[in-house]
Amino acid sequence: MKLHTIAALCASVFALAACQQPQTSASKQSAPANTAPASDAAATASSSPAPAAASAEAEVAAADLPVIEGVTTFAPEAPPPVNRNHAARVKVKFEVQEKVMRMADGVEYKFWTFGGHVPGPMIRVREGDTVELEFANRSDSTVPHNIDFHAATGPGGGAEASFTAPGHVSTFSFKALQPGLYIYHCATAPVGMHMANGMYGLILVEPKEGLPPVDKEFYVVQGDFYTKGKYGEAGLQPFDMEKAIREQPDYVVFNGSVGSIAGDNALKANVGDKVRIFIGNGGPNLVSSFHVIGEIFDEVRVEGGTLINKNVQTTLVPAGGAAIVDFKIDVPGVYNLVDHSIFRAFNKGALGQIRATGPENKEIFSGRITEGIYQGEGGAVQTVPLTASETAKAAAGAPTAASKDDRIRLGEAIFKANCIACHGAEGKGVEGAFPPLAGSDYLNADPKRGIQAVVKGLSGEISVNGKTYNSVMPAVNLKDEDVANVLTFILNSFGNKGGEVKPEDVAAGRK
Ligand code: HEC
Ligand SMILES: [Cu+2]
Repeated sequence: MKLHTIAALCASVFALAACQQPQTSASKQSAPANTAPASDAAATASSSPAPAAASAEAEVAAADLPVIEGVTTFAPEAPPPVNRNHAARVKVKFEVQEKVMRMADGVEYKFWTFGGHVPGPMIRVREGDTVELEFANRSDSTVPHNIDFHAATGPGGGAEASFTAPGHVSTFSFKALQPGLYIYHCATAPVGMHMANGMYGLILVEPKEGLPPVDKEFYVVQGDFYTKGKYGEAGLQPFDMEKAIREQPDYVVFNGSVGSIAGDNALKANVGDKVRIFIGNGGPNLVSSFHVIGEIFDEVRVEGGTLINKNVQTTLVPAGGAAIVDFKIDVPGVYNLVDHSIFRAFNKGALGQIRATGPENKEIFSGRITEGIYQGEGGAVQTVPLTASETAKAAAGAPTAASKDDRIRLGEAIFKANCIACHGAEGKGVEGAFPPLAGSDYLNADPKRGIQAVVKGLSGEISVNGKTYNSVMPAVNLKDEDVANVLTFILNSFGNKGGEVKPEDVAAGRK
């Protein structure tokens, strides 16, 4: 992680009060957020372009904008077209919730969510609108969270401005200057972990003239997930950081779980419908080769931007990116949505379905139209053998320190690679979230506590330098030698009292 990001995160904790925005005339136009059930996904979405000519629109001062409650929806439902010919201040509320939910049949996972769903709510605004977000982090959350809007222009996309500890709420706003379909995501350290746990969603900034009307609109976001157990292994599965770093997911899914939009949950359409999918990719790692088996995209708004490509078979959706695909359904049947990196579709869950009903058209497609559905094949082989060089490295093991000075030198690199994401480059931590290692009375009182924190993880209330912390430090998977080195480095840095931790001490501490 870049150091300036950490500095900004630290600063943000104290900057929340500066984020309050003035509010003016409250002219409510739309329904409250997050109320529409996902099962209404097939509702007609007739987007008529806004009446007034966009070019004739006068610029309105931010303070004079009418205030509107934003309509948000959970996947696979997309919010209705904006249908406005003027800018507004659109208020949206997000609540962060860490929640155990279904990953696959018999498999559960503790997702970190915006609004209790993966992906989070979809927001739809108009180019030139000001988006005002109230961002609440529930008090039962274990860690702080924030949000980075790719639709925003400004530092971190709002990450610093929205950084919110458990039990707190913050507000910030941005002007949606450029039209497009954008990802938003949590950007709290370690960023990859927050995204791997499901913290992402889409915001559509319609161009002033709106999007061309279609019959059905759907909201779909792909994500890759990393679990201790392999694909399909039953039970509550913890997050596996090692697999995430190696970019080897056990699950690649649409809308947060295997089968979320397949089988009984398939998206529904009629023959003759123009269908639009707002497709996003939360990653954190994989790029999606998005394809609908048996369809050709009539139009793709490439990467969610303004460029329109026509007659496309497969469109690339980057991690942290999106696309808008439109296609007309000519014949009935089941159309499978896949990531065409095809093992992901049939062995890791990246399979959705549109079930289209209506009259057949033998000229376009002769049949035999079966209801034959591609199903997930499950049971991906998860043991990836080490390469020759990896095997050699593993056999050689961690470098062994010859002296205490050596330990300090080697430990610094381990610290930079494994600890600064949370504790900061100078070990100062983030108040309310990550305790300081610099001058830590907790650690100096008993360096063995450091061993425990690293090898077993640490949670529950602790007091460091007079401040209380009640958060979660995940165990860091390091060899005994590395743990000894990093702790020796810390003890001899940042104003700590000195000392040496040996690999034997770490081995004893693991018991
Ligand atoms: C994902 C964020 C994260 C990472 C990465 C992390 N820690 Fe922590 N650490 C925490 C949190 C949060 C706590 C407090 C836990 C609690 O409240 O019970 C903590 C507590 C500690 C403590 C005890 C409190 C103190 O300030 O003295 C030590 C020592 C410590 N960490 C060392 C390390 C070392 C060494 C590394 C790297 C090998 C590391 N941590 C990596 C989040 C992290
Ligand atoms: Cu988060």
